[in-house]
Amino acid sequence: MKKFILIPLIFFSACSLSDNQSKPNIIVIMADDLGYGDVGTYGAKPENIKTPNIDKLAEGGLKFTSGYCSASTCTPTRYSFLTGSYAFRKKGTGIAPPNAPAIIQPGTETIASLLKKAGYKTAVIGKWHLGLGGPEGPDWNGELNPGPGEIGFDYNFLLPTTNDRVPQVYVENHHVRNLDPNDPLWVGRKKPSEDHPTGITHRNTLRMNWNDGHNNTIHNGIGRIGFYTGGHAARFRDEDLADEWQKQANKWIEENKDDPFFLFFSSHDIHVPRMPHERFQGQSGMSYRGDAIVQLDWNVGEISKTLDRLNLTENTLVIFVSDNGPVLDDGYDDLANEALGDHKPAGPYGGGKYTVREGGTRTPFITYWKGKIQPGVSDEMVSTIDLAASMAALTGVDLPHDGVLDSFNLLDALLGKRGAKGRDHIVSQDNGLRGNYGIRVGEWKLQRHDSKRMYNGDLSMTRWPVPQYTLFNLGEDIGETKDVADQYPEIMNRMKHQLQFIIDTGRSRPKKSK
Ligand code: NG6
Ligand code: CA
Repeated sequence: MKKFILIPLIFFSACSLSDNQSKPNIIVIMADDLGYGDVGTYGAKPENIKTPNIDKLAEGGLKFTSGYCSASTCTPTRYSFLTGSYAFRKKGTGIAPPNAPAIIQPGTETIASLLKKAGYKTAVIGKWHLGLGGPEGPDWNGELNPGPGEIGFDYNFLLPTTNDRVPQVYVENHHVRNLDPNDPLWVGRKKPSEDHPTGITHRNTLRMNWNDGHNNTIHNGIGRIGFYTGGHAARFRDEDLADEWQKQANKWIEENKDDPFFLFFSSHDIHVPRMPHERFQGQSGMSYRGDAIVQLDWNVGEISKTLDRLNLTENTLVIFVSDNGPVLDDGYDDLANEALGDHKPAGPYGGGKYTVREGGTRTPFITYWKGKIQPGVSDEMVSTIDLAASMAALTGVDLPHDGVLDSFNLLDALLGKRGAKGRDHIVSQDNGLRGNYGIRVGEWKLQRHDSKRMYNGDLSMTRWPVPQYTLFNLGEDIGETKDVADQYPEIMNRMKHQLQFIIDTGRSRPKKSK
């Protein structure tokens, strides 16, 4: 009996393999708050953290030394990664609060909708943080629509906001998973009742103390941003998130292995509260922040194993990136500073999360495609915002005229083709609409600070005054410590105008480009 079934199966899989050659599967693994120096291949020392699986991608693929995300916080990077347009062009793209409505409107072309046009099955698994639902915000007990499903994703399994923002539940497609209708979920900005326990009233019960914000509703012994009640059966344990992403990703890949697929694997690691699974606790030499990196590396290894097991490795392009640079103390006492030792989360760069210094957006960026990408290191400038146009080019889909406004087709550079060029400029932003910007052209880096609240400094979250414009020569001063604006007024002016032009023009991708 078995033989009769096996023969047609082999025949079909051979057919689909040849069909898929020009349409490889695409997996984008996006880490959260992972800095340039946080992985072995980018300079982390093994006595601090080991990341063998991420390192393996870099050794067998292309490791970018000028790979960027577009913002130094989560929501704007994710917005521009998906839409291919700078987040500073759109209101409401700063760090999204728990009850944020869907930020990307149905009908907006995204990397997922483009790949869907190319015949891909598409999914996002993990952190979303781009809002859910109509203008009123998410209807947690009803239909969470619009969401990823309305902008090109066939399937989604989500951490709706962040792990430190309420509620700690999974969303699967349009619904909170495992929600008991008799225990409705309420999410709000104000204490629901006088006796509602919070990180302030019940501070002595917490297993991780807060030091900035994070003192509203308590879940799993940890204070959060925002209040919620109900939905108890739906709540997760922080320790189980990485396992759940993996379980869902394995399942979805397996179910879709016969079609070309695009998976956005969006890990919550290493965002606060860093609470890795018990088996990873203590695995690095650097407290939970390091242990969360070990856990993230485990996810990367498991994804590779799944691809190997299903014989998909040679037909899958894996892209590993981060959503913003590193931060140490991000509001909880988790010993990230105390256990740091000589580890350098941003590598040689200055600043980190929330800043427009290089450390804010220059992050690990690796492309891996066995047999197609020659292993090596690339110094070309590439950004997560370019993945939309580049993946559209890879799969033969046209870009819309009025969308994907700032995404460049850098496919050849991403695949490491000889002589292929990356961007000639990189624009970065911190958070939201009217904030701070960075622009890099070659070795020159201009910082522009419009915001009154500016983090220009180290990883300590201290805010210091800076002039509106500062200029750095990265060739001599990789850490952006010496402002040379006075010495090079022409360069400073040119870059200032280039940035302003990009902002004012409303797009930076030429209208006729593919
Ligand atoms: C900040 C939070 C920080 C983190 C960040 C968003 C406080 C004091 N700080 O407001 O902990 O949640 O927002 O991070 O509340 S991101 O990576 O999702 O953009
Ligand atoms: Ca982040």
